[in-house]
Amino acid sequence: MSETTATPPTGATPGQQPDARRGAAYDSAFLRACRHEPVPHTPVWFMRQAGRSLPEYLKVREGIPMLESCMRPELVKEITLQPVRRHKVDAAIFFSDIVVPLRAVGIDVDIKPGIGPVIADPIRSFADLERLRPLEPDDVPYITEAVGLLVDELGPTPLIGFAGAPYTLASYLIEGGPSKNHENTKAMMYGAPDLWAALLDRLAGITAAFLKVQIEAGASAIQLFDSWVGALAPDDYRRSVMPASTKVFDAVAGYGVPRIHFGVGTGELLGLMGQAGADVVGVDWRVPLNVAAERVGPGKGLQGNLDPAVLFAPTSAVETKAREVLHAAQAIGSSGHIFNLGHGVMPSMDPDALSRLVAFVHEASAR
Ligand code: 1CP
Repeated sequence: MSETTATPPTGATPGQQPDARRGAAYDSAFLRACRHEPVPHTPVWFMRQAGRSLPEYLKVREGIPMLESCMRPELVKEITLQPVRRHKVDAAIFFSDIVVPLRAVGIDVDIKPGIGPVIADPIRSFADLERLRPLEPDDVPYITEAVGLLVDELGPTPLIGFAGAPYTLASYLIEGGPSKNHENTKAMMYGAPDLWAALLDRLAGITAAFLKVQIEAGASAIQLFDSWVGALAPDDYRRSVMPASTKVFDAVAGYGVPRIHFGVGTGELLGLMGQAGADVVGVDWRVPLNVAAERVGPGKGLQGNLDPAVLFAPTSAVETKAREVLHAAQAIGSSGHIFNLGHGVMPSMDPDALSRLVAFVHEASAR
């Protein structure tokens, strides 16, 4: 643990201090920004930084199905480290997937190349719900092992653990796979509110347990991905989704690790997503960070929010747009901003453009 550790990190219960495994990363720019402490430069990492944009990723994944790769700790370690080595990002994101805990409790789910998660028997009734049992740490020993290997190797670079939020997981379970309009999901939410609430509550339990496993193994921050919740109006979010997401955040509050909450197209939900229990709110590219700061309110950090598609433009345009993001972030003060894309890295992105962007953000924001 660092000697400068005067106060417990955001979300810690009084008297609780970070344990030794997280100690080496405690004073990193990323964790300092999450806690609104002064930073030497704005920290930067990218959602989906570990994955298909990297030739070294495609090479080590060759012939290994996606979900199987998530269960091999040495491979998970290597893939998680690849973007840290290459881009010099300020944080690593654990290589896994939001459906890993669903598979671990026995749901028949596969990740099909070019499609995403596909569920063999969608969940649409109370009887189906019985297939969704609670997650125990013993269900995911490979997660504990991989996080442990990574924390030892990463040293001062923080590891972000993550999970899918109840709404986004429910959308896959109910639809049976990726969906544009979420019609079955919304039909259950509006038409069978008791079943919906029971489903989200079970998912909240699974998600919280999955995050706890990662934190207890040494992850020093967590991100809750509610990627598709932007499909909802604020009143529906408040009534039908927020209680489950709050349950997840409350369940991990006592660890004192920063909690990040992200979704796409969530401009109208930013205030509520902060209230759900996040320390840092992720913002996509549709809302400038100074406007997001007003919607989220004081005391919370912001993460984002360069349009990923900007990376396909020439370097000078990328830098102009990145500077705009840094400028808009000044609305929350000199700390509390984590630079990221507004959504994930795309498979066809040039990895060198990402490396250049990291160097630019560090240089342009140096204090
Ligand atoms: O074979 C492959 O390489 C499959 C592609 C792939 C990868 C690399 C999938 C399938 N998942 C992942 C890894 C993954 N998934 C990570 C790794 C760490 C990193 O960010 O670098 C993370 C954080 C996720 C989380 C995830 N999975 C989300 C939330 C993040 C987001 O982008 O919004 C979602 C929605 C999923 C579902 C999923 N898994 C895979 C795909 C293609 C999808 C999306 C499908 C859809 O459009 O619904």
